[in-house]
Amino acid sequence: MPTITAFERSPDGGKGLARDMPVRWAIEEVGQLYDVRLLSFAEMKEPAHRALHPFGQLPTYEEGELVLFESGAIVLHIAERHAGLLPDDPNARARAVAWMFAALNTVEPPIFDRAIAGIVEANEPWHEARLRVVEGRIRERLGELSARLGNDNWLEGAFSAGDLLMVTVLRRLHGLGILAEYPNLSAYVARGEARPAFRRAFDAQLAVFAGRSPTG
Ligand SMILES: N[C@@H](CCC(=O)N[C@@H](CS)C(=O)NCC(=O)O)C(=O)O
Repeated sequence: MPTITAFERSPDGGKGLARDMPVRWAIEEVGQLYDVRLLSFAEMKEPAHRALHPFGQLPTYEEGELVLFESGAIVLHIAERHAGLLPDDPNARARAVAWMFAALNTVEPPIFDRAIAGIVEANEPWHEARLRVVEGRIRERLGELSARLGNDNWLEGAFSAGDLLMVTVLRRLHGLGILAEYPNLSAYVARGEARPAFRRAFDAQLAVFAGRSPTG
């Protein structure tokens, strides 16, 4: 059974944004069991954890001899080892992997910049101007993604690890109102969040923060 690491206290008040969330979701999608080791911020920076994660972050994933870091790499590993998150056809599989990279490398950067702007740049005199620029970049990407998704349920045929990461990334926009400008993307995120595996993962992460057992 793999062991992942997660925050012992929620940095987001239980919104399911910490990056153990996509790992939990992927494990739930493929029907595996997993253990969780909870860490404080201080423990993440100690040598014992840095031996697992060079940047002193989470999540990590330990399975036998294998130690992995980077949530995207962990999700890819899970998807490659189990059925259900990547298509069998090699070309379709390559395209699903492309969507994983697109989520993390093309769509997430402006969304993450927006989150940072709201947290650490809020008192800067240039804050409002910066928000306009960053939100413009987000809308450009969302417009393109919305056009590509069209009326489809998922990005590339059946639900894949690409959708799992894309929905994970888009969830960071909850509460900003931007996602609502793209009804098909709002519906896409809602479809992802309605998946039983997502619910189990979300509830398990929330249970830690609420100080109760995942089943309670
Ligand atoms: N690209 C990394 C980012 C990891 C990351 O930013 N993790 C956050 C938790 S969601 C963290 O550990 N933050 C504490 C820190 O960076 O000191 C991944 O996807 O795994």
